[in-house]
Amino acid sequence: MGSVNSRGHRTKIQVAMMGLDSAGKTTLLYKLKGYQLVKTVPTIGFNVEPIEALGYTPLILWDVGGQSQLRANWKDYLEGIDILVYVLDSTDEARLPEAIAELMKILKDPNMAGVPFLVLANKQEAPGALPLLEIKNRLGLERLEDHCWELLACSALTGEGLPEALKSLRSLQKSHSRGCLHVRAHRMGRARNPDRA
Ligand SMILES: Nc1nc2c(ncn2[C@@H]2O[C@H](COP(=O)(O)OP(=O)(O)OP(=O)(O)O)[C@@H](O)[C@H]2O)c(=O)[nH]1
Ligand SMILES: [Mg+2]
Repeated sequence: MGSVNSRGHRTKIQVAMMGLDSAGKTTLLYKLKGYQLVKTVPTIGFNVEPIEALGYTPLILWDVGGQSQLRANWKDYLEGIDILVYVLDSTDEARLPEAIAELMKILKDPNMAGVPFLVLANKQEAPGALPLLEIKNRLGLERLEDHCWELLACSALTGEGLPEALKSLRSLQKSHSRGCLHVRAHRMGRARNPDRA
Protein backbone atom coordinates (compact mmCIF):
# COMPACT_ATOMS: atom_id res chain seq x y z
CA MET A 1 0.00 0.00 0.00
CA GLY A 2 2.85 2.42 0.85
CA SER A 3 3.73 5.09 -1.75
CA VAL A 4 7.15 6.74 -1.76
CA ASN A 5 8.72 9.06 -4.36
CA SER A 6 12.30 8.90 -5.66
CA ARG A 7 13.53 11.02 -2.71
CA GLY A 8 12.03 8.60 -0.24
CA HIS A 9 9.21 10.98 0.70
CA ARG A 10 5.68 9.71 1.12
CA THR A 11 3.39 10.73 -1.75
CA LYS A 12 0.36 9.25 0.01
CA ILE A 13 -0.33 8.19 3.55
CA GLN A 14 -2.19 4.90 3.67
CA VAL A 15 -4.67 4.71 6.54
CA ALA A 16 -6.81 1.67 7.38
CA MET A 17 -9.94 2.37 9.43
CA MET A 18 -11.40 -0.53 11.40
CA GLY A 19 -13.74 -1.15 14.29
CA LEU A 20 -16.86 -3.15 15.08
CA ASP A 21 -19.90 -2.92 12.81
CA SER A 22 -21.96 0.21 13.39
CA ALA A 23 -19.09 2.08 15.11
CA GLY A 24 -19.54 4.85 12.53
CA LYS A 25 -16.59 4.29 10.17
CA THR A 26 -18.42 4.94 6.91
CA THR A 27 -20.18 7.97 8.38
CA LEU A 28 -16.75 9.27 9.43
CA LEU A 29 -15.23 8.64 6.00
CA TYR A 30 -17.85 10.67 4.19
CA LYS A 31 -17.96 13.42 6.84
CA LEU A 32 -14.19 13.77 6.46
CA LYS A 33 -14.72 14.05 2.69
CA GLY A 34 -17.02 16.97 3.43
CA TYR A 35 -20.14 15.32 2.04
CA GLN A 36 -23.62 16.05 3.36
CA LEU A 37 -24.62 13.46 5.93
CA VAL A 38 -25.10 10.20 4.06
CA LYS A 39 -27.34 7.36 5.15
CA THR A 40 -25.06 4.34 5.40
CA VAL A 41 -25.64 0.63 4.99
CA PRO A 42 -23.36 -1.97 6.61
CA THR A 43 -20.15 -2.15 4.60
CA ILE A 44 -19.42 -5.44 2.86
CA GLY A 45 -15.79 -5.24 1.81
CA PHE A 46 -14.48 -1.68 1.92
CA ASN A 47 -14.82 1.92 0.81
CA VAL A 48 -11.74 3.94 -0.06
CA GLU A 49 -11.39 7.70 -0.52
CA PRO A 50 -8.50 10.16 -0.77
CA ILE A 51 -8.67 12.91 1.85
CA GLU A 52 -6.80 15.92 0.52
CA ALA A 53 -5.85 19.21 2.14
CA LEU A 54 -3.79 21.94 0.52
CA GLY A 55 -0.12 21.64 1.44
CA TYR A 56 -0.43 18.18 2.97
CA THR A 57 0.36 14.72 1.69
CA PRO A 58 -2.99 13.10 0.72
CA LEU A 59 -4.37 10.46 3.04
CA ILE A 60 -5.85 7.38 1.42
CA LEU A 61 -8.50 6.23 3.87
CA TRP A 62 -9.65 2.60 3.70
CA ASP A 63 -12.95 2.03 5.52
CA VAL A 64 -13.23 -1.70 6.17
CA GLY A 65 -16.52 -3.45 7.04
CA GLY A 66 -16.67 -4.49 10.70
CA GLN A 67 -19.32 -7.21 10.89
CA SER A 68 -18.04 -10.26 12.76
CA GLN A 69 -17.92 -12.51 9.68
CA LEU A 70 -15.77 -9.92 7.88
CA ARG A 71 -13.15 -9.44 10.57
CA ALA A 72 -11.04 -12.41 9.41
CA ASN A 73 -10.29 -10.25 6.35
CA TRP A 74 -8.99 -7.28 8.34
CA LYS A 75 -5.44 -8.61 8.20
CA ASP A 76 -5.49 -8.25 4.39
CA TYR A 77 -5.84 -4.47 4.79
CA LEU A 78 -2.91 -4.07 7.20
CA GLU A 79 -0.08 -4.73 4.76
CA GLY A 80 1.90 -1.56 4.07
CA ILE A 81 -0.32 0.80 6.04
CA ASP A 82 1.16 3.91 7.62
CA ILE A 83 -1.48 4.41 10.32
CA LEU A 84 -4.45 2.52 11.74
CA VAL A 85 -7.63 4.32 12.80
CA TYR A 86 -9.71 2.26 15.20
CA VAL A 87 -13.27 3.50 15.73
CA LEU A 88 -15.26 2.80 18.89
CA ASP A 89 -18.98 3.38 19.42
CA SER A 90 -18.95 5.26 22.74
CA THR A 91 -22.62 4.40 23.29
CA ASP A 92 -22.09 0.64 22.98
CA GLU A 93 -20.78 -0.20 26.44
CA ALA A 94 -21.94 -3.82 26.10
CA ARG A 95 -19.60 -4.44 23.17
CA LEU A 96 -16.63 -2.39 24.41
CA PRO A 97 -14.77 -5.53 25.62
CA GLU A 98 -15.27 -7.12 22.19
CA ALA A 99 -14.07 -3.95 20.47
CA ILE A 100 -10.95 -3.83 22.66
CA ALA A 101 -10.23 -7.53 22.09
CA GLU A 102 -10.43 -6.99 18.31
CA LEU A 103 -8.06 -4.02 18.54
CA MET A 104 -5.55 -6.11 20.51
CA LYS A 105 -5.75 -8.84 17.83
CA ILE A 106 -4.98 -6.27 15.12
CA LEU A 107 -2.01 -4.91 17.07
CA LYS A 108 -0.50 -8.41 17.23
CA ASP A 109 -0.45 -8.70 13.44
CA PRO A 110 3.15 -8.63 12.11
CA ASN A 111 2.17 -5.89 9.63
CA MET A 112 1.29 -3.64 12.59
CA ALA A 113 4.83 -3.71 14.03
CA GLY A 114 5.73 -0.10 14.81
CA VAL A 115 2.62 1.27 13.08
CA PRO A 116 1.01 4.15 15.02
CA PHE A 117 -2.69 4.19 15.62
CA LEU A 118 -5.49 6.60 16.45
CA VAL A 119 -8.49 5.44 18.47
CA LEU A 120 -11.62 7.51 17.81
CA ALA A 121 -14.27 7.36 20.53
CA ASN A 122 -17.13 8.16 18.17
CA LYS A 123 -20.77 9.17 18.90
CA GLN A 124 -19.66 11.37 21.81
CA GLU A 125 -22.56 13.77 21.19
CA ALA A 126 -25.09 11.01 21.95
CA PRO A 127 -26.76 10.91 25.36
CA GLY A 128 -25.28 8.06 27.36
CA ALA A 129 -21.94 8.06 25.55
CA LEU A 130 -19.18 6.75 27.81
CA PRO A 131 -16.83 9.56 28.89
CA LEU A 132 -13.41 9.55 27.27
CA LEU A 133 -11.63 8.98 30.58
CA GLU A 134 -13.61 5.80 31.15
CA ILE A 135 -12.82 4.56 27.65
CA LYS A 136 -9.16 5.44 28.15
CA ASN A 137 -9.02 3.46 31.38
CA ARG A 138 -10.75 0.45 29.87
CA LEU A 139 -8.46 0.44 26.83
CA GLY A 140 -5.33 0.35 29.01
CA LEU A 141 -3.18 1.52 26.12
CA GLU A 142 -0.42 2.80 28.41
CA ARG A 143 0.76 -0.80 28.58
CA LEU A 144 1.62 -0.81 24.88
CA GLU A 145 5.27 -0.06 24.31
CA ASP A 146 5.60 -0.79 20.59
CA HIS A 147 3.21 1.80 19.18
CA CYS A 148 2.61 5.53 19.19
CA TRP A 149 -1.08 6.10 19.71
CA GLU A 150 -3.64 8.78 20.37
CA LEU A 151 -7.18 8.63 21.66
CA LEU A 152 -9.69 11.27 20.58
CA ALA A 153 -13.36 11.92 21.22
CA CYS A 154 -15.43 12.73 18.15
CA SER A 155 -18.83 12.71 16.54
CA ALA A 156 -19.14 11.75 12.89
CA LEU A 157 -22.67 13.11 13.08
CA THR A 158 -21.78 16.66 14.14
CA GLY A 159 -18.18 16.67 12.84
CA GLU A 160 -16.82 17.61 16.26
CA GLY A 161 -13.31 16.30 16.85
CA LEU A 162 -12.68 15.55 13.16
CA PRO A 163 -10.24 18.44 12.48
CA GLU A 164 -8.30 17.22 15.54
CA ALA A 165 -8.40 13.67 14.16
CA LEU A 166 -6.83 14.83 10.89
CA LYS A 167 -4.18 16.73 12.84
CA SER A 168 -3.44 13.61 14.87
CA LEU A 169 -3.02 11.54 11.73
CA ARG A 170 -0.42 14.02 10.46
CA SER A 171 1.51 13.98 13.71
CA LEU A 172 1.30 10.20 14.09
CA GLN A 173 2.63 9.80 10.56
CA LYS A 174 5.63 11.92 11.52
CA SER A 175 6.11 9.91 14.71
CA HIS A 176 6.17 6.76 12.54
CA SER A 177 9.22 8.00 10.70
CA ARG A 178 10.93 9.73 13.66
CA GLY A 179 10.11 7.53 16.63
CA CYS A 180 7.41 7.84 19.20
CA LEU A 181 7.26 11.26 20.78
CA HIS A 182 3.98 11.18 22.59
CA VAL A 183 0.85 9.33 23.59
CA ARG A 184 -2.24 11.44 24.11
CA ALA A 185 -5.92 11.38 24.86
CA HIS A 186 -8.03 14.39 23.83
CA ARG A 187 -11.54 15.16 24.87
CA MET A 188 -13.84 17.10 22.52
CA GLY A 189 -13.42 20.84 22.93
CA ARG A 190 -11.44 20.60 26.16
CA ALA A 191 -7.91 20.90 27.50
CA ARG A 192 -5.38 18.53 26.00
CA ASN A 193 -4.07 17.10 29.22
CA PRO A 194 -4.67 13.31 29.19
CA ASP A 195 -5.09 13.26 32.96
CA ARG A 196 -8.08 15.54 32.57
CA ALA A 197 -9.55 13.66 29.58
N1 LIG B 1 -25.33 9.44 17.25
C1 LIG B 1 -24.39 9.13 16.35
N2 LIG B 1 -24.63 8.17 15.42
C2 LIG B 1 -23.64 7.90 14.53
C3 LIG B 1 -22.40 8.56 14.54
N3 LIG B 1 -21.63 8.05 13.56
C4 LIG B 1 -22.36 7.11 12.95
N4 LIG B 1 -23.57 7.00 13.53
C5 LIG B 1 -24.67 6.10 13.15
O1 LIG B 1 -24.27 4.76 13.42
C6 LIG B 1 -24.81 3.87 12.45
C7 LIG B 1 -23.73 3.04 11.81
O2 LIG B 1 -22.87 3.89 11.09
P1 LIG B 1 -21.88 3.35 9.94
O3 LIG B 1 -21.04 4.51 9.55
O4 LIG B 1 -22.64 2.67 8.87
O5 LIG B 1 -21.05 2.26 10.76
P2 LIG B 1 -19.81 1.36 10.23
O6 LIG B 1 -18.80 1.41 11.30
O7 LIG B 1 -19.40 1.81 8.89
O8 LIG B 1 -20.47 -0.09 10.19
P3 LIG B 1 -20.01 -1.34 9.26
O9 LIG B 1 -19.95 -0.86 7.85
O10 LIG B 1 -21.08 -2.39 9.45
O11 LIG B 1 -18.70 -1.80 9.76
C8 LIG B 1 -25.58 4.75 11.45
O12 LIG B 1 -26.94 4.77 11.81
C9 LIG B 1 -24.98 6.14 11.66
O13 LIG B 1 -25.86 7.20 11.36
C10 LIG B 1 -22.19 9.59 15.54
O14 LIG B 1 -21.14 10.23 15.65
N5 LIG B 1 -23.22 9.82 16.41
MG1 LIG C 1 -19.40 0.92 7.05
